[in-house]
Amino acid sequence: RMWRHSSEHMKWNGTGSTAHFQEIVLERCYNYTQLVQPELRDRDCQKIREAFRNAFISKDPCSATEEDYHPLMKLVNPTVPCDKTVFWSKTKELAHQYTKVQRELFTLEDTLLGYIADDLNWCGDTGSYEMNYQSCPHWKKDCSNNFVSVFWDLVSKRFAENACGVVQVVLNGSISNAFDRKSTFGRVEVHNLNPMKVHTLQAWVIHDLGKFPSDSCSGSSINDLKWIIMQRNIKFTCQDNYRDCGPFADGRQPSPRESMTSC
Ligand code: DN4
Repeated sequence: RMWRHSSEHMKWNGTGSTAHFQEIVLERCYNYTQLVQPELRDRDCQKIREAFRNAFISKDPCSATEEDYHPLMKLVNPTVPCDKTVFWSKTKELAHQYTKVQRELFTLEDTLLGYIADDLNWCGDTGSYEMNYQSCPHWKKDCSNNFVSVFWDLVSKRFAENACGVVQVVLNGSISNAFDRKSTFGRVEVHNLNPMKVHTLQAWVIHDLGKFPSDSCSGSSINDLKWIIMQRNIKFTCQDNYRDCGPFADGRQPSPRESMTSC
């Protein structure tokens, strides 16, 4: 028994399933459907928890497919109003601060499935009804078709497919490539915007306050993004947070929202 336990411990290179995964999923689901977005109050959180668990339990944690998540996806369809979608890449905290202030805007993590799964880890094992709390496959070191990566790729794809009107993306101007073709935003979301529904992508390139920017709207990575978006018949606009209007008279630091508002 001891031997088996320690061999399981060594199995994968990634963090194990989050402790109390089932309870957290259920609690977040109730919190979201009853309090955050009461229009969704008739969603069956027990069913959602069960469908989530059934997607990966007793399965090889390196053989995840989109189909595994279809029953879960059927229970929750994304419903973000037009002009309210916010994508992000390497700017998770800032984007979440932004949608916390601008309550009508949504990142993926402000929708039910993103909210439930945010920062959680999960995997099971072939021939066991238990989750593996010791280790899970790491997406780079073990396998890319693990259940967490396949989940985020799928919900990101659906989130992008459902976007309409003007959509926004918050990018990091403090790294050398604010736009990265290999990120989820560059690899999945950009290519799943529907040009029949989305007419403009508005990019915000935000750099850390007080630091010299490493990338900007005029840099080559944003030019890549612009080219991809224009090829897809979607209009592209970009705004740097240089604050050309100067600092606040009282020296106050701008809030994330103010940083993203042109002068
Ligand atoms: P990012 O800032 O490069 O990555 C966001 C997080 O996702 C980081 O913790 C990454 O891990 C992780 N990640 C990225 N790709 C994978 C993958 N294939 N397998 C497992 N973890 C991965 O930004 P991004 O552009 O990749 O993703 C952000 C965009 O996609 C947003 O617009 C969201 O709508 C959506 N998204 C959200 C989440 C989330 O809330 C995850 C993935 C995608 P590491 O590079 O630090 O190891 O967690």
